[in-house]
Amino acid sequence: MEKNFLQNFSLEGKVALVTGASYGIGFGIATAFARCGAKIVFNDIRQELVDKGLAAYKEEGIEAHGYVCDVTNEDAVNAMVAQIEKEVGVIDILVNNAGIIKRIPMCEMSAAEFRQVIDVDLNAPFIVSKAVIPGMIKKGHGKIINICSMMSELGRETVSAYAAAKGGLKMLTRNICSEYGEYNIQCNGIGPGYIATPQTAPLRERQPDGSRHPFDSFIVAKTPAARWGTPEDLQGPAVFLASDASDFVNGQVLYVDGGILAYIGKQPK
Ligand code: NAP
Ligand code: GCO
Repeated sequence: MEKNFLQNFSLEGKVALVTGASYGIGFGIATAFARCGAKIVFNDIRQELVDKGLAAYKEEGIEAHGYVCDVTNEDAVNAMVAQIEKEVGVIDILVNNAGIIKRIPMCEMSAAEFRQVIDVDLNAPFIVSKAVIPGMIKKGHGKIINICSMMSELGRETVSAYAAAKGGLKMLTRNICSEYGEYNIQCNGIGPGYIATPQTAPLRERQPDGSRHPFDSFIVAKTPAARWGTPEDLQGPAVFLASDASDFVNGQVLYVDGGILAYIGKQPK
């Protein structure tokens, strides 16, 4: 029977690992994957966060599988992937979502702080991808989605480590594409714009006089959509890149930013 075209966007029966997905962007992407039929696996760094995440998924009617794992720890990642393969199944879709940011002027940032951001935002996607690719090769297919950033393209004050990591993550995306495309593995990035999550909460905090944070107003003026994004804005693009519909898309970064990267910014009145 001819496959219904929309089936190309189905994730039925796929095992999807989304790192750092107790809440925020990862949680939004994982819930969309579940709605498209995927089995959801996620990790977080602390048991209480995994438990909180499991409860949140349950509230959405999703029976997720949660694991405690620091994605920067290669032994822990390898053990988690082996456990997932045994308990849930070989991973078809990996979203390298876990990430941190430190907003410190570069010359005030210690080398240890710089390394910590690089470790989570760049080394960890390498470690987790390396752990899941053998299973994908055996299965004859795989999807890896790296959560990049506008800072994969642009810099700004105080985010030197984060921008360096996210720029590197764009190139790691292209390299995984180059090395493993022949095994029917597609590795792409999603570059969210400014998204309202706990990570950006400090940039949106109301001022003592109740006015908007200056950065909040700045971002709204710089974004043609004239608003912050939400994790839900990323769901469609993530499902596309996780599905058969994107089998000939590889090594790309899809910016989901409300147009901010294309726009010089609203002229001051
Ligand atoms: P978030 O709210 O800070 O959530 C980050 C998640 O990653 C948390 O669950 C966190 O767990 C987890 N995590 C951090 N370090 C980890 C580690 N070593 N091992 C395992 N889990 C770890 O961030 P978000 O806004 O959802 O962002 C998610 C991803 O999108 C990040 O890669 C971020 O750089 C990227 N991004 C965000 C935006 C935005 O505007 N929000 C835009 C572009 C890209 P804990 O709570 O235990 O720390
Ligand atoms: C910042 C923000 C950004 C966003 C995102 C933009 O301090 O500038 O946290 O880095 O998180 O990465 O795409």
